[in-house]
Amino acid sequence: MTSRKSSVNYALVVPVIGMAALIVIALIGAWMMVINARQQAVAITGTGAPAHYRIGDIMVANPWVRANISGRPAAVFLIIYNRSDRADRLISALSPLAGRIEIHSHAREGDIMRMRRLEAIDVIAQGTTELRPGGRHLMVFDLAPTVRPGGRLPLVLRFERAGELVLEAPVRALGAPALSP
Ligand SMILES: [Cu+2]
Repeated sequence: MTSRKSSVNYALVVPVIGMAALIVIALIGAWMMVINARQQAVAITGTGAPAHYRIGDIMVANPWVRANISGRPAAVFLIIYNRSDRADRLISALSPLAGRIEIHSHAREGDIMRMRRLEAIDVIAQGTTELRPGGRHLMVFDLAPTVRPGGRLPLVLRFERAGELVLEAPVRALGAPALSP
């Protein structure tokens, strides 16, 4: 009698546990989808990310990308603060969504504004170095077509002393005013 009752219980308990496990898995899946959708919404609207990034004594503020017409390189502008008593240098930049990124100067030569490739940008000790429209910038070649105004571009900046800084820069349309985000 006892053993028979016990076997009936097992016959019920196993499928019930199975169903419960499936429901839990389904709920976790739904929750992950909600989180994903939220993150995508943040990426599209360009809100919710900090405008300051720090590695060691280096702080980078207000990075932004000026988009360009299709097939033309985009430009990145930002402000670098060095709180150290020693100078540093921005030596390279890269993005998983760009073919390559060069450091450029932009200066008048005679009657023409000309861009030139730089090996690095010096970041003076206890100083501020600004990359801004009309001046030095990071030139972004072969930008992924999914990166559009209103979105964000992930970037890695490599400093000689401070190391690598990972950040995200909001993308603005060509001709957008050069305001801080
Ligand atoms: Cu350039």
